[in-house]
Amino acid sequence: MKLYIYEHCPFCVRARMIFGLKNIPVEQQVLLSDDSKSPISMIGEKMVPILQKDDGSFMPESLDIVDYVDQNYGGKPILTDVSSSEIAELIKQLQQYDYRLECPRYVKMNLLEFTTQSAINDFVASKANKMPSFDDCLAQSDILISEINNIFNKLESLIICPNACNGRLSLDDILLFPILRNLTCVKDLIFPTKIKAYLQTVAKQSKVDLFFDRAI
Ligand SMILES: N[C@@H](CCC(=O)N[C@@H](CS)C(=O)NCC(=O)O)C(=O)O
Repeated sequence: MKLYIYEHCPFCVRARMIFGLKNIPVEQQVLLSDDSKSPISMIGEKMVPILQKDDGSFMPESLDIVDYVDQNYGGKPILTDVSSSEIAELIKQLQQYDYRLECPRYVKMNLLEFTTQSAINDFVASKANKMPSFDDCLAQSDILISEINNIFNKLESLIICPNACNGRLSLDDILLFPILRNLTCVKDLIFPTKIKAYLQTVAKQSKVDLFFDRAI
């Protein structure tokens, strides 16, 4: 199987996780951010992640990919149906702030989807109507970081286990980990002890890299 992704894409991290967690080999190909032609030829729109199945057909939508792989590969399904409404609420809160911190940083981190200037320009243009300019976002870093740190303090007490936020692997991990992982690109964020242990453990288990070493 082959997975088409962007390194910064949280939805792609969801799909990458299920392969890593179940130790299923998958070829990963990073598309350039301004490459519309490839995804459109596969699924009819410019969107990642895209899974190319063993029969050659293409599947979009991160959660469909997670479910397909969990149900059909690598033995029994590993995702239980335990869920936490408190974690779901904190995910929503994080999502109010994370893109404004992350997007201006992504384009400076040598990610493979941004290896050409036209790919960067395309990404910047795609965000122009959705958020303040990247310079303005960077200027708001302190306030955004303090909002995230407040949410982290609430999340810290909800992480039951470093390898599964609810104690057993579940969809909550597939939803939560990618958001926390992407926030590791923000240098001045303070990750409380349990969140940091969770990040490091799940990163290792799911074979998804963190951004601490290139945080800005
Ligand atoms: N519902 C989709 C959302 C995927 C998504 O929004 N992917 C973004 C990248 S993070 C994308 O491909 N956007 C189009 C673009 O970059 O032009 C899923 O869960 O897979």
